[in-house]
Amino acid sequence: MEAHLPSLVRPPTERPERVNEAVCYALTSPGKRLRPVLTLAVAEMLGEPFPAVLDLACAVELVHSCSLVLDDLPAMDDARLRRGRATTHRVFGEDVALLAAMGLLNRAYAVVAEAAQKLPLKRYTPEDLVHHLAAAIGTSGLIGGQALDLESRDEDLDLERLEYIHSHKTGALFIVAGELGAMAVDARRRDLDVVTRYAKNLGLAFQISDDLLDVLSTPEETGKDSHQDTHKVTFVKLLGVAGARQLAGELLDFAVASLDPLGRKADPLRELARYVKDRGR
Ligand code: GRG
Repeated sequence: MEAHLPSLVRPPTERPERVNEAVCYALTSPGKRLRPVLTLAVAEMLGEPFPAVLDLACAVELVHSCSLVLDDLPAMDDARLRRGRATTHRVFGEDVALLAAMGLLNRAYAVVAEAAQKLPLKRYTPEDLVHHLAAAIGTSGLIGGQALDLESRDEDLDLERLEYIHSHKTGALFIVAGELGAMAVDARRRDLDVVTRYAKNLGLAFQISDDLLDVLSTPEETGKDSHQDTHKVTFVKLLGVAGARQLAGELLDFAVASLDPLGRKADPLRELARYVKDRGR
């Protein structure tokens, strides 16, 4: 994946050099690659991991990188540090960072459309895959969750609203990452449903663990600013550290339990859930 990611975008030597450089900077910085790993793990679990699956996985990382560039902008989180490096807008300026984010997003759609054409699909069409991605990103997905997150104040702190924010701004990309892996190998509907349930709980637990790290860890450990969530509504604010930890654990247990129908072949996904439980960055 690390070798494949840069091959999907234009090199920084090509015009417009600054934007292409910013795209590469945001995309190839050392992220955990959890969402594309989920795409690959699901595809390997349910079928033959065709080469085009790697493209789909990388497209998910293109979207994720775009969301991080946007999330870090002064108009949003105003973050200084991401993946152990200066945020994209601090290096290239806000104008270039915005164009780079759009470049990443645009390329993600193209990569999914191209990859889906190469897959021998019977149950799904290439358009299904592109549409799934679009729905996950739109105002009923990532954008919707982020919008509500930005406008929420302490007085809006309630479980239903928090669940909406987290399951949209973070959960939606986990869900589509898993679903694209399943659709890529023409998975049966009932297997797709298992993956959706697993990814939904994993994504929600991941965001809660992100909120916990924001409070409990240092920038040296996480590679990003701490205490970014002081003005936000989070599960840690609502339930406290112990309560948030317990909820994340319960969600991961649900995620793992939903894999029961798939037996031992779902072990890599169980391992992924364990990783989220124990992660320190
Ligand atoms: C148009 C794609 C798009 C998005 C617009 C800005 C925005 C709407 C949404 C922000 C979504 C966001 C950044 C949510 C936070 C999710 C989260 C916990 C990010 C950190 O993920 P890690 O820890 O990061 O996996 P690495 O650096 O390891 O990849």
